[in-house]
Amino acid sequence: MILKNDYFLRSLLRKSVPYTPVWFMRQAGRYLPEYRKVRKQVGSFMNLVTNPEYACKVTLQPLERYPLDAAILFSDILTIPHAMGLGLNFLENHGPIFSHPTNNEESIIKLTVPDLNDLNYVFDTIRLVNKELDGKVPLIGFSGSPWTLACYMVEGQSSKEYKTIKTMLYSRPDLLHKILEVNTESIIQYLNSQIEAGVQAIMLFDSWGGILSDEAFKVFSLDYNKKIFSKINRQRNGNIIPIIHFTKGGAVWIKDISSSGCDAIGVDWTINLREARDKSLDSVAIQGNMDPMVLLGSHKSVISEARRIIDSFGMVGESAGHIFNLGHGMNKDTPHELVLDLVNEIHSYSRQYHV
Ligand code: 1CP
Repeated sequence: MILKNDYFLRSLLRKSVPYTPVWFMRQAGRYLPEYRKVRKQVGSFMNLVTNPEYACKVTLQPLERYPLDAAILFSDILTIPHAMGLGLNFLENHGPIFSHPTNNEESIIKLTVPDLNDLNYVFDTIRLVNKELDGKVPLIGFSGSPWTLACYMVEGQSSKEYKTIKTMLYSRPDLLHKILEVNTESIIQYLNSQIEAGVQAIMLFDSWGGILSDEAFKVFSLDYNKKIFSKINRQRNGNIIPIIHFTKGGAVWIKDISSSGCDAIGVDWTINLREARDKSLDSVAIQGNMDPMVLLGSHKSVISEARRIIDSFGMVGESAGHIFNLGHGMNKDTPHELVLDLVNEIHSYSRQYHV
């Protein structure tokens, strides 16, 4: 398929573009009234995710409002553990919860790579979205990292302290490695199937890598992510499928992450983009990094913060790549009018930095 706008893909591969492309983590979701309407209609979050027609509809909603440079598949990272039989539910005002968490030896020994047919709803959604997009912008596929999925599988739900999984890490690392191995193999198969179904870029969400110690991050998260990158089918129909690695709280590890085999790294707002470039030696593109809470402020602060981030990256030129994004997901209370102002400002203000 010929893309009408390939600036996002070109930037990931550090090729020249006329302006800085932008998309947002959680660009579809509860801050949009049209999303809330569909969500209410289908009743539950899992009904939305497993129904390709509805999932396609909400994938496209933010693109109808804003001139974004990429679409991200509407799904969730927890589809894999759900297909492994852990029994996923999303409770109102609580978040995800598993009825069969893998927090003891017996459940961990039984854990296996899921039958990918149980995830056909994801691949069907990809095919449907691509048909509807008709080459307007590229579609991003994604997965959680082995470590981040393990956090939910072991804790059984979202967590503040990650006490159960950290206890396992320090007392039974063998059990945790077993989970991470099964997750890694599942993610490789899942991402390769997403590529086969038609996604044009891949993002690995290592959302909770940043809660680990320096040594543990490398052993229990990054090493597994590296294995995934080495096993992804990077070529499809003569095109390269770029990979983005995102660790929330991972700025201290940029040097290691940028040599892990990915094409781009997502960074949160704790680092200046000039420093991120320096640490990565411009060997990867950089995606980020506005604090999502800036969008809860005024029009003036949104514009000045967008400009500051673009200025901090500096000249893009021929061998560097910047994709504007938030440092984490869009907050549900984001005023959607400000998002349009932000996208327009990024597109116009960044032109001076592209030659
Ligand atoms: O009721 C609702 O509408 C639920 C809110 C919601 C949404 C909109 C959840 C529940 N997931 C999603 C969609 C989603 N999740 C996307 C869609 C595409 C887009 O970005 O527009 C993506 C990429 C995800 C990935 C995801 N899910 C991550 C990784 C990214 C991140 O935010 O760090 C994580 C950690 C999850 C788990 C999850 N899904 C939903 C909740 C409430 C949670 C728990 C979050 C937590 O533990 O704090």
